[in-house]
Amino acid sequence: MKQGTFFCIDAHTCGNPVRLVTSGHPVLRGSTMGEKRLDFIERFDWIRQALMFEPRGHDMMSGSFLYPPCSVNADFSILFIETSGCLPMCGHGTIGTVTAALEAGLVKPKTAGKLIIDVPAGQLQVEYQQQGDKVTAVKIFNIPSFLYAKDVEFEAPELGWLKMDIAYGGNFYGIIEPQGKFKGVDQHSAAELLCWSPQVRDAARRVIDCVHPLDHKVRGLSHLLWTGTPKHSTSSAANAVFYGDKAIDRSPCGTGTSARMAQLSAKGLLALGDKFVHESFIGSQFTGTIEGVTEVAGIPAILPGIEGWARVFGANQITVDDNDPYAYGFQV
Ligand code: PYC
Repeated sequence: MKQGTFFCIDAHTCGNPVRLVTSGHPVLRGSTMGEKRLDFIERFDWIRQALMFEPRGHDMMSGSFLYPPCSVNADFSILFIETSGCLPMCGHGTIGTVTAALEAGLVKPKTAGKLIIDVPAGQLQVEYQQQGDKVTAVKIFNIPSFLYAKDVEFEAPELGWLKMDIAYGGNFYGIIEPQGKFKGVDQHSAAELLCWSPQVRDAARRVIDCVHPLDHKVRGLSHLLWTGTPKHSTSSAANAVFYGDKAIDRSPCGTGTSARMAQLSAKGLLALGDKFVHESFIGSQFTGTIEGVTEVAGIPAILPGIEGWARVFGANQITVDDNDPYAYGFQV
């Protein structure tokens, strides 16, 4: 039966929503979060659609479920949900989930100030700071991130010929620097970026297939990262990340920042220990760092650190009942 009641804590990470679902979890098959993610997509995607799409969600909505740890050393696991599906990794989602879960007392860290979390893309180390019962900052030590392809050329309907690098930071990102009609994120409206993005992503997908070299189930160019000049003098760079079909990330995007730092590092523009303050389309900031260097199937990779904050602003109980013709949501 595709119906249920879901208790949710609503939060945002630097402006982008995080709906932590704290009840109504389906029991998932598999021993890793990668396997559980595939099982969720196959059997329970209606829950994601009901909680993320209108009328209960919106184009930018994203969320998560907590699961018991899959590895012996982990504190817990996270399954990410959002409008486009179940991401292997989500940085703003992790920061919001950790903040909401700690503040609600849903997780008990083995070591104060530190967490180890299993996610579909691998394992994360996390550090957090608290003042009283509030979490004030969360730093993710993200999975190895790397430049996947350089100078990919393709023709997009409105923008014409474009060149972009593709990097992996937990999802695959096409990174678009100012060129031709695109003058930088600071020069364009969200409406313009949302009009171009699906065309650019479709055109790029026709010329390149992105497959993670160590896990062939992690595949596909899902996100675009448009770059530009920041508003704040304290930021190193600005970005607008496009995901799903109609979303521009309001946060600086954790996996996008990881991908961008991997690209800059591969080009010799960012080094081990450097700080990279990334600014979102609304001006909020994450602090990125290169914590280490490694390799992924022979490709030079970085170990990114991403620090940001989240605020919890509410709680709600959502019912999904098939008497409602829009029980499983809709997209326009
Ligand atoms: O923060 O990694 C992230 C993210 C992915 C999509 C939206 N935000």
